[in-house]
This record gives sequence, C-alpha cells and structure tokens, in this order.
Amino acid sequence: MADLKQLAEAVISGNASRSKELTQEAMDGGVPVREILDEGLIAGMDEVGDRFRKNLFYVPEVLIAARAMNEAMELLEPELMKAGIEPIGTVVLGTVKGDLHDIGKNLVGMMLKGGGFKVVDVKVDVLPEKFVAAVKENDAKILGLSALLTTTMVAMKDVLEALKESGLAGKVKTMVGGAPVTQSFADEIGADGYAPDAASAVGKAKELLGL
Ligand code: B1M
Repeated sequence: MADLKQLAEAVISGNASRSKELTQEAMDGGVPVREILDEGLIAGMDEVGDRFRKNLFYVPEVLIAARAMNEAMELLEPELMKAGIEPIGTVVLGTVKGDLHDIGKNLVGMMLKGGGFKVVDVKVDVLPEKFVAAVKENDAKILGLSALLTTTMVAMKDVLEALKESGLAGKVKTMVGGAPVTQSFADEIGADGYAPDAASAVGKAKELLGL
C-alpha cells in the first residue's frame, strides 16, 4: 500500500530514487494521480517551502528537494495528461534585460511547479518584447520578473509598459522579486505582486489568481 506521507518525506529529504519508487508504487497500486500529486509531491514541496521560509532549509536543500520532485513528476506527467488534470495556471518567468542571475529565479520556478503551476522559463537577460510574446503564446495567467541588480531592476518597469502597449495589462497578473526588489518598488512600478523569496512566491501567485 503506497504511503503518500512517505512520498512527501522523500521529497523533503531530497531522496530522488525513493520519491520515484514511491510514486511508481502508488501509481501501480491505483492511487489517483491527483492524490499522489497533492498529498505526496506538493505536500512535500509545501513543507520544503515552509522550512526555507523559517531558515531551517537553505538553497542546496531546496534544490535537491526540487530535483526529487521533478524526477517523480516525470513519471506522473503522462498520467496527469491522460486524466486531464490541468495545472492551476501558467506562469511565464524570467530575469530581466541586462541581468544574468538565475539561481533565485530557478528556485522560484521550482517552487511554483511544486505548487501546481505550469512554468514557462524564458531564462535570463530577457527583452520586454520577449516576455510579452511568451505571455501571449502560452496564455499565461502570471508574468514573473526577477532582477538581482539595482541597475537592472528598473527594466521591470519597461516590461510592464510593454505589457500595457500590447493590450495585455490587466489580463495577466505581474509578480516581481529579487534581492534589491521591495514591496514599495513593486508598488511604484505598478506590479500586481511582490514576493521576497521562492516559498512566498507560490502563495502570492495563488493570491493573485484569487485561489
Ligand atoms: Co552577482 N551580484 N554580479 N553574480 N551575485 C550580486 C547580486 C551582488 C549583490 C554581489 C555584491 O556585490 N555583493 C551584486 C549586485 C549589487 C547590486 O546591484 N546591488 C552583484 C554584481 C555587482 C554582479 C556583477 C555586476 C559583477 C561584475 O561583473 N562586476 C555581475 C553582473 C552580471 C549580470 O547579471 N549582467 C554579476 C555576476 C554574477 C555571476 C554570473 C558570477 C553569478 C550569477 C550566477 C547565476 O545566477 N547563474 C553571481 C552571483 C552568484 C551573485 C551572488 C553571489 C548570489 C546571487 C544568488 O544566486 N543568490 C550575489 C550576492 C549575494 O546575494 N550574496 C550577487 C541566491 C538566490 C537563491 O537568492 O537570487 O536573491 P536570490 O533569489 C531569492 C529572492 O531574491 C527571491 O527568491 C529567491 C529565492 O528565495 N526572488 C524572487 C528572486 N527572483 C524572484 C522573482 C519573484 C519572487 C521572488 O517573482 C517573480
């Protein structure tokens, strides 16, 4: 009998082979894929996010937990597609023009995936028009912008302006973050949301969608 608590534990401890084994066992035992996802993988990543927020976990622990989750997700994904289980929304995520820092953005992406979102990662040094195109192409509900430099955070405003010009403003929620970014900066440039770290980004994304 598959134990989804054990699966969540395997994710928390970053044990990729155990999380795959338990996911496969649960699938073979006929546990509904939604349950495996919600009570195993997402429950595990939720706890990881919580520990990260409380400084009980640091970046390496989060990265290995995310790897354990991603590897198990590979087994689950075809079944999720068959069952018609949709992600709760698509997030286009990238680091703004002129900025090459991606470690924090990648963490945010992993946590969002762990929270049930589909993430389209447009990588780093991204021009405003590329963000806008990715939002259109993927019918994204959220656009997430990351910046680590005081010299590049200003480029976030350019992206929000490009979004307005494209007529997409109001149709997609915007979320910003990165070490120099603050709530007051987010307010100043007119972003819909700000999150100080990867774990809170998940809660903020859900809040922006009214979930
Ligand atoms: Co850079 N760098 N760097 N760097 N670098 C900093 C950011 C810096 C603070 C170092 C310093 O001087 N003390 C400084 C910025 C100063 C400033 O502007 N205030 C700096 C500088 C100056 C530079 C260069 C200009 C150096 C040079 O060449 N002279 C250069 C710029 C290159 C460029 O981008 N054009 C540069 C280059 C690099 C490397 C390439 C060597 C490397 C990046 C590698 C990579 O990312 N692949 C690098 C690194 C590693 C750092 C430090 C050491 C670490 C950044 C990091 O990954 N942190 C950094 C100093 C430091 O922070 N101690 C520094 C860990 C990561 C998990 O945290 O990214 O903050 P963070 O992400 C967090 C939150 O911010 C938040 O969640 C994440 C997880 O909790 N978050 C979001 C992030 N994005 C979010 C989006 C959201 C929500 C939350 O919603 C969408």
